Amino acid sequence: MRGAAIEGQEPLWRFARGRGLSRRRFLALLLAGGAAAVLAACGDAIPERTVEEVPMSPLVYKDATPFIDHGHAGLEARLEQLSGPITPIEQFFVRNNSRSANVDIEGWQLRVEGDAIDRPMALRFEEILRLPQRTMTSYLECAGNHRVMFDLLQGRPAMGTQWGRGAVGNASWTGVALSDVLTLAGVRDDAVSVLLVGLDRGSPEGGFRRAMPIEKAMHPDTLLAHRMNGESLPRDHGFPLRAIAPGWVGASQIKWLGRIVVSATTQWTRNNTTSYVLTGEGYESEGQAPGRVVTEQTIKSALALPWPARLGGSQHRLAGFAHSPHGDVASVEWSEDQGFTWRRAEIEGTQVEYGWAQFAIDWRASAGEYTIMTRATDIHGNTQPESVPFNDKGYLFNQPLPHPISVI
Ligand SMILES: Nc1nc2c(c(=O)[nH]1)N[C@H]1C(S)=C(S)[C@@H](COP(=O)(O)O)O[C@H]1N2
Ligand SMILES: [Mo]
Repeated sequence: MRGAAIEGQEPLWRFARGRGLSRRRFLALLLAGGAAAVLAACGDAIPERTVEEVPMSPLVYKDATPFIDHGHAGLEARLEQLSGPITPIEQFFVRNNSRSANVDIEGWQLRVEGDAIDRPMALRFEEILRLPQRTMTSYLECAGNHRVMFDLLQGRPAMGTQWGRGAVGNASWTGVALSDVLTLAGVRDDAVSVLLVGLDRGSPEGGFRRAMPIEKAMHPDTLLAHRMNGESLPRDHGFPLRAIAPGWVGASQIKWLGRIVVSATTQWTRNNTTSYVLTGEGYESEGQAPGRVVTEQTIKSALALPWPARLGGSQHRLAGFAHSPHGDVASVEWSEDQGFTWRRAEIEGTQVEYGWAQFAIDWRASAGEYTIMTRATDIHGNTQPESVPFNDKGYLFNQPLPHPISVI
């Protein structure tokens, strides 16, 4: 009976326990007045404290040596140096819109508020740790990954950092379900939009922020993560807490999370109007956005070789990565004749949850100049299109890449 009463209320119970309530009192309050009574007994919200970015914090904290350095914009991974399924933190790309924030955990809190929240609250880090925890593998990719290819392959440069193929990585993330936090805060039935706000400064609106629809926010696999690859979340990746929204573009996966605003109306901010919107010829406006708001990623594949590559010998085993936001990669094909004929690559190992697939190609070629294209297809039949329509800011480029290779 008692167990049954607590069932379905685990987040609330853990929260109440953290605020010193006994199990007995918790159950009594729950029966008498529901979640509102429990929260009332938990005491007032924690007084608000601000977290300042350390004025002299560097652009990034990690060693830039293994990366292609894009200065202010961040660090791009060198795919040819990545081998295993999980990308080590030292090689995981960083994309910052200002600087990596240096958050003091003592003063940190996560505020949850908005017109579609019944019980605005501020959670301390220990309280996040008391909610049900889970670990999940997911790849994370910037909306602008492959952007330079609009220039190289379509002859039309797009605005923004000229990322090659390394604004992507695959990691395991540990944290709590965003839905548990929203439930705890009494998310209302009429909620439609969840704005996540980072504590980094320097973006035009203050902390970098982006809204997602309530359906994505309440999805059980949308997490607030505090560990990456089993380690405490590194400063460059959002310490102490970041969002992980599997399959969605990197910009939705807010780092240094400090505030969540839930509203009954769509929230329009810079990152779903000025940026992270597909604009240009052929794109219709959407709400206050001048084009189509970018949400999910697109299916892609890339060879783990330098661009261009130089290889010695005649027998080659080429490795690569493929990922789809919609599910497992079912096949990767490759072509050495600009896409006229395709052969199957080998998928290596197993794909874990929202993680990427690794593939390999056995290729025989003597000295000469070649291009090799790869094309991934997922279990739902999504595949890379022959050509991607241009958009001004160069998001979501996913046509097969003709990788230039010299065999010497
Ligand atoms: N607070 C905050 N969150 C952020 C950003 C940022 O600049 N500030 N950049 C976003 C973008 S554009 C990307 S691609 C990812 C990159 O995550 P990573 O640096 O951990 O690889 O973080 C996202 N989250
Ligand atoms: Mo990004």
